[in-house]
Amino acid sequence: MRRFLIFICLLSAQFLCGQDKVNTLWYRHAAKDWNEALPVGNGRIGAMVYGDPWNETIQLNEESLWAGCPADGNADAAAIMPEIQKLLLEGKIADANALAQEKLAGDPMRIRSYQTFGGLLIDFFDKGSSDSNGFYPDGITDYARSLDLMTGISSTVFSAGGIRFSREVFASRPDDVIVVRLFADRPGALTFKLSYDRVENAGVRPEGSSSLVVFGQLIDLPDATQVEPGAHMRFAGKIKALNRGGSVIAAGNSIFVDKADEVVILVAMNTDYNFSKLDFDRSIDPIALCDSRISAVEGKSFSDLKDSHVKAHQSVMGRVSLTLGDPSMSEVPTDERLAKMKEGKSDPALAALYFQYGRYLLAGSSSRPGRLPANLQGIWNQEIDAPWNADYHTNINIQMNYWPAEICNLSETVMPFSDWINAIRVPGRVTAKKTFGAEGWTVNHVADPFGHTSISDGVGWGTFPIAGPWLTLHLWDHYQFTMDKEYLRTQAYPAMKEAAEFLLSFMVTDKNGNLATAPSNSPENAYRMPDGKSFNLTYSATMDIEIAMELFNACIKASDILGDDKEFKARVKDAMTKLPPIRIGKRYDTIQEWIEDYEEVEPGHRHMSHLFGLYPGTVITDKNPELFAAAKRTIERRRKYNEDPVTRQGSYTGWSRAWLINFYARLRDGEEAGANVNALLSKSTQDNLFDTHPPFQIDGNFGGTAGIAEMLLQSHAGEIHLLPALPSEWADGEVRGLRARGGFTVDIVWKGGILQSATIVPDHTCKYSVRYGNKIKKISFKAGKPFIFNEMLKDWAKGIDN
Ligand code: FUC
Repeated sequence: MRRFLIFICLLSAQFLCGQDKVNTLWYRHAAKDWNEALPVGNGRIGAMVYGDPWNETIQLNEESLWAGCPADGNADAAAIMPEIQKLLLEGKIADANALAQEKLAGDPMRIRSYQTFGGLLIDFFDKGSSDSNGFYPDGITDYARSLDLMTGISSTVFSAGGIRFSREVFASRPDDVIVVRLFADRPGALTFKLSYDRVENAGVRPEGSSSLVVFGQLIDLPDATQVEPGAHMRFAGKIKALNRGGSVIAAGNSIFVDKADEVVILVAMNTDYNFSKLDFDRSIDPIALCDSRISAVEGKSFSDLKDSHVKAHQSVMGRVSLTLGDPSMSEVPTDERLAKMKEGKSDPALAALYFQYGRYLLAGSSSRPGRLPANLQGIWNQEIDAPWNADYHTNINIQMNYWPAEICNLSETVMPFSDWINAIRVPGRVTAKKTFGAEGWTVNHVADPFGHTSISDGVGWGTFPIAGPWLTLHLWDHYQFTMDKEYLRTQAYPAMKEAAEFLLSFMVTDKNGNLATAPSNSPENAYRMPDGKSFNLTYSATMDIEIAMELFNACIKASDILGDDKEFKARVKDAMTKLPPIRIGKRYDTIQEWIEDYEEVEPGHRHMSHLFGLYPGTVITDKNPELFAAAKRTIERRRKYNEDPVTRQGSYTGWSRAWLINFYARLRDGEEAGANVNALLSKSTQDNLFDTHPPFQIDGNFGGTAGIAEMLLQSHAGEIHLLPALPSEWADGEVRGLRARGGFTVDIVWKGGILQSATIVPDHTCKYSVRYGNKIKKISFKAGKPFIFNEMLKDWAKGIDN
């Protein structure tokens, strides 16, 4: 193997040898399409880099460039809601569903899409193009295109005609611009045309000698199903080329560069979206914002821009390291490694790269200077009408985006999500009142940056009032990992409490005297009645019960921590005792998906909502062995139908596969968890390591990343559990910097599948249990003082109990 790799190294582009490539994606060819391009992002703006030598494309995004506008889509259903609930609870399912179809449909039924900002085209007048001047030779050698996750820089290098060309692209967090640098090692070798390519609702004009100004406004056309037509979001960009040597002139829609030695292109992008209003705001001038951004950075040298970018980026990415498998596999291009995995070759180091990529994508799509949470594509989208509008899907997808945030030491990425959840409480109150006749706030299964919380996309799927309570669990988790009491008091608890208030006022009593959510559905599966008819809506789908349990538990704990709200706590405690139990169905001995033991319409459905309690929830653990075992059987049944080529229904999407990894991690089945990491990579991953639904959907990246972390460390059951689900394929490795609930940073080293050492640094002085295998020890931690486990672990490994 070693000799093979040295050979590869000799053959590969010279930039690759002698560098740390373990955390780098790299390729020997330019991206053929968007799905091979490489992403950069600073949490607010982003770009996809193709790396084509003579016809470069850099596709741009700005997080708030959404079509649509605020709209109260709520049906006036409060008066009819008790009737729908009564019918559901009396088992008059067909009547209940018919009435719901008639009365609950939102208007408008659909939101509009998150959009591309357009692209930069850098045309070097190559020989093949119509405006060719024959300047650049055909023959390209030593080509490499890469993305270094630790510096956040996408690079393209190649040689042609005896000249070495290099290109770097990054999205600077401190300077809030996209920076592109083109360089050639022969003076005067850079001659190209730079233009901007969006035609829909956008114009471009030259400014001064070296800038382009992009200006636009989204004109939403009439569509009976969608949010109102009209002249909506305004947007602007400024593109400035700074040259060393040669000349630059801006004319028409392009900037012409002639015989330069080096060119730095700065791109600023803004809209007139105002997060605090969840609306566009005509007092915001996006052109002025871009102007001031460019003025603030144009005086800086490229190396200053790069240094401050790399420093900020490393302070985020450098917190966690993961070593698995053979690091020298990084000498092989990423797409070739993926192809080898598809042939069944083992490459745990690729799983480690995928893990760091997930962290990279989350920081790049959900952090300051950004304001909005990561959508179905993070922030990276080339379409005007994206798949599923690249929206905020709140019946699994946006939640999955944030699964890796805390454990992977990216706690700050939760803030845009947390702020957005708090912001949509305002429209969410209207939805609670108008649609459900209830107090508190909630949202249904789809949302957008304009505060859309009403039922959309059809009543059967779209009615999902448990989404609000579910979202607030992320705020509770943020508290649990950070132990930030001020955050709990001011941001988490108010949202949680108001979501619990919604549940308390929305739930009704069922025939068994239990509190029931009604209407309810188990995303996005349907059940079959004995007469063969199938429906989505029911009452108390198991997922609802599990979410209500988690939220009520969290509210009780939070009120204890904050030391107030005794009366509310008493109400919640009382409601807790009235929730129905999680049931094991008689048909298949699995966790029952609905309140009755119905047959599933799709037994292999990609959603496995009734297992919420196993992951991300915490109510199904080995403390209840019957439920724990039933959860395992539930997964097996879903997989049987999904993977059988004949009965295959609702095939696994990337995100569904990612959920399986987390389930198996919680079941402490390292082999299955590892096998599903491999399956995620080999079946649902594009060459640029983007997850596919298909098409691209980023939740699988994030769910997969969380799953890999969950295999190495768990902390949901009141203890820090080291290596709970290690597959034999990951025999040796180390991870540093993971976070555990209670405020701990954890490093773990293992060899031959056995723990060698662990170092746990607590943020606070406390007593906490640490577990490895079946051994549990309560430790007295001192704030900031590393607790090193080596000796105790050696004893544990030898079977000595200390
Ligand atoms: C949910 C899923 C789909 C898709 C969509 C964006 O509705 O069931 O598979 O991921 O979200």
